[in-house]
Amino acid sequence: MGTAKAMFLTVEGVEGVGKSTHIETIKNFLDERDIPCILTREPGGTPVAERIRELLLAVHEDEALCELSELLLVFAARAQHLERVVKPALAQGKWVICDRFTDATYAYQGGGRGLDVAIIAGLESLVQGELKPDLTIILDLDPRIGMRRASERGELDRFEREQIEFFDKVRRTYLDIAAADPQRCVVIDAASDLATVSADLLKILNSSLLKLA
Ligand code: Z5A
Repeated sequence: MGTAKAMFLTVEGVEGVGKSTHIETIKNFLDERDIPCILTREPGGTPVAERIRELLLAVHEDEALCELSELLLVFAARAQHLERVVKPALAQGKWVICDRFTDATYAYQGGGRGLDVAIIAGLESLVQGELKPDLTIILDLDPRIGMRRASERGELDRFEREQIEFFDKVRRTYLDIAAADPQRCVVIDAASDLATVSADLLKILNSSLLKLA
């Protein structure tokens, strides 16, 4: 399949929804079509941004991280990631598949923490300019199931320690984003078994890529 320009694909959802698992499905789909791509993630994706990720996920016993600091750290990591990884890859004609992006900021810092959406939008514009994902896959799942799936990994990070109400708000915000931007966002029911979710994802990739091509 030939496309005019490299695409920026993001995958979103609550914790344990299967983003990492299904990003591999997307990679295989593109590999089979000889479409060059990179896999990356946020927060992170460069050595400096990965260090910011560590700060964001760590539990700071001695000093609680302020909500505004959290938001600014997320965007600091994003600025670094965009300049060092995402934009260069797109300029080289490589597709970028990113595990979380700015929708996660609206969902977690906006929906979850209750920060002013106008502040997030201002930072988005400052850091990204016009750059937005071409396609966003939102894997939708009751956070109770996601937490159960992810719980086998051992110690909980700073976000994973939040109460279930926080993740309900995150999920609600993702669904609101999808409803407001149906051209870019596709929602997949991630409660089904792995094979069914993969099949749904492949269907969406096929039809979305036909539209993007
Ligand atoms: N964050 C933020 O606050 N603001 C921002 O702007 C950004 C991020 C960008 C780290 O994200 C944190 O950063 C995140 C929000 C915050 N915190 N939280 N929560 P992350 O994406 O790195 O971390 P995560 O959400 O904790 O990802 P995860 O737990 O690794 O989930 P996942 O990648 O979606 O799931 P998975 O590893 O593919 O699957 C989990 C398990 O479930 C695994 O054993 C799978 O085999 C299994 N699985 C997957 N799908 C299925 C189905 N369909 N059936 C059964 N089992 C399944």
